[in-house]
Amino acid sequence: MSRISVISGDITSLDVDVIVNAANAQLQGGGGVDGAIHHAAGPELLEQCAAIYRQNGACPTGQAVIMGAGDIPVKAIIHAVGPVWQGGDCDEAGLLADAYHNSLQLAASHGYQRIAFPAISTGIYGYPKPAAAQIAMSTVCDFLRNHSLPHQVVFCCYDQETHDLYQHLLMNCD
Ligand code: AR6
Repeated sequence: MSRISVISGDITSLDVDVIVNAANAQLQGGGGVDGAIHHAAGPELLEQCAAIYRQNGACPTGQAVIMGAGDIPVKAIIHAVGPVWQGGDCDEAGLLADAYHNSLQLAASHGYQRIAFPAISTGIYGYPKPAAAQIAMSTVCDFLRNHSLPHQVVFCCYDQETHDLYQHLLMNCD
């Protein structure tokens, strides 16, 4: 599908409207892509996260919240909480699909055209990469079939295995 692209690189340096963070439920910042985003965005992002946490409490797994981007030159950051892999019997697949779907809904409702995703849950949270890539691609394909926004979805891959998985799946997404 031409509205989807797969690239290799650092999500903090992309020319898009909104980037998605693989966050934790406390919105506390952490390692992986979360650490890279907080490092690039500066302390303002952590302050926004803390304010939202004080107001709303934890962000449940599968849900997402949107906020400003600090020093990163995009319009917004969506913090999505993916599931921790526990073997596959704890609705991890449904929750991972929800994280993508809810992020897309937020981007669309704010009128954003271009969104970039990391491979949510496939690092520290241990979700097997092939299964996670399939869920990411099918959820995004389904969403785009039924919505005009976002117009462009970028899968930003940080390792070669993830990049190859997405490239392969993209060829089968019509
Ligand atoms: N740009 C794009 N992708 C990246 C980058 C980057 N700069 N850095 C890492 N990745 P992870 P999770 C990839 O661990 O599994 C944090 O502590 C990485 O290679 O960032 O959802 C949070 O606070 C992998 O493919 O997220 C949570 O506690 C993907 O991003 C927890 O980790 C996701 O890996 C979330 O774990």
